[in-house]
Amino acid sequence: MLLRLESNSMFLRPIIFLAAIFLSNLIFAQKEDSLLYLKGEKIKTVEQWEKKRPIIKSTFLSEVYGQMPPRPNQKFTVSKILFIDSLNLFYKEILIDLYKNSSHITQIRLSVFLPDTINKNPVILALNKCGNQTVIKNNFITTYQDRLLHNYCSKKQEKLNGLKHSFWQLDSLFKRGYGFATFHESDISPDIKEVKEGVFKHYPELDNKNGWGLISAWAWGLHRAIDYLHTNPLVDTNKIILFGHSRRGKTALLATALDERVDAVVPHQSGTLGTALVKNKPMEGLRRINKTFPHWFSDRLKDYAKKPRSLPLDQHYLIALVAPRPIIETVGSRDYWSSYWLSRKALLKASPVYELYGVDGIIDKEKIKYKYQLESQKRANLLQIRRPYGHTMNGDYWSFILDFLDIKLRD
Ligand code: GTR
Repeated sequence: MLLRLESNSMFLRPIIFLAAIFLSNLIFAQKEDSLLYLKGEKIKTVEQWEKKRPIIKSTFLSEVYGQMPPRPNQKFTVSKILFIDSLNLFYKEILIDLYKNSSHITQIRLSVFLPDTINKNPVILALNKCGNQTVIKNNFITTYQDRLLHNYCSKKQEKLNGLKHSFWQLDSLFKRGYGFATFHESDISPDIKEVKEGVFKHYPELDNKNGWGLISAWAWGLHRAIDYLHTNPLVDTNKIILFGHSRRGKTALLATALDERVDAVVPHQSGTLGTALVKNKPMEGLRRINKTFPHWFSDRLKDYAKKPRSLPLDQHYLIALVAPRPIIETVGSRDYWSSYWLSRKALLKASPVYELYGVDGIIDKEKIKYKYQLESQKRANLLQIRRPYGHTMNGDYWSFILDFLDIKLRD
């Protein structure tokens, strides 16, 4: 008898152990994934979810990215308008002057390209890193010497013209009927760790632990560009798409989560505090990103750097705020630093929120690497495309992005 019990327990022990892991995983997963719970109640309807959205928004703002100010007063001035024969499009430069009460905060210098000169254009809006003149080879884009450019950009003005044309691939965007609008990030504030330049000094009331970091400020700047796009009759305001690479991908995602006027977003290789789950993130986790880029986020986030698990939410909450709008997340299988597998997990976790709205989120079955697989993804509103590159942007990615946008916004 004793022997039987002993051998039973030897046999049972691993089962009990596995069952304990399974149960604790279950309990933990439920605790962890409180996304679809509100005050202990399971969220089953869009109405219930929409009560939770403002709470998620304000938590992201105060705990992660930092509070933004309200919409400032603004003045839009058309400073240039040209028809560009070689590209067969209207090119416009818009000066967006921002004021707090009557004092001038900053000027956003927006370049707008509209290939359809008669009908409304879908428009891809993006921040650029090295100046508007870099996005395409040209002789018409105004250059601003006063711009504080990112360290990686050439300091020689003559080298900047068209420098990033292969990144942006604008010719192919225009050929496929997409308009494009861009401004340089330093118009809001430059990406310099040591200095809080630009808009920050005009909002001393936000100079506190929960006040805005650079990603919030840039997202707020994108919202100002959207304010302008809504005044342009050649812009299809139901087809405004935000794009950003890496830190600008984080910005595009945040700006979309906070503003319903964005119709789709492409957070390209956005990684930590973009689409990737952050609580257990290897390589660039909370501690690391706070150390390397402390100026990107609210100071409050630094409190979580030591205990990432105590962060009240994770990045799938931010993705869920975008629902039911489409997200195409383009990643590089050699871009390990951004942990694309954690982005895919985040998309999967956010997917049930899309289903609440009666549309598909991620269509789980396949990892999408090839063009022919897009056919099976027509209903997906959350899509990760994984291509064989490192931390970069190119025409191959764009062709996937445009195909997906065509399916979602133009079919
Ligand atoms: C990386 C950084 C990322 C990302 C990126 C970029 O070095 O670790 O979080 O934002 O830079 O913006 O290129």
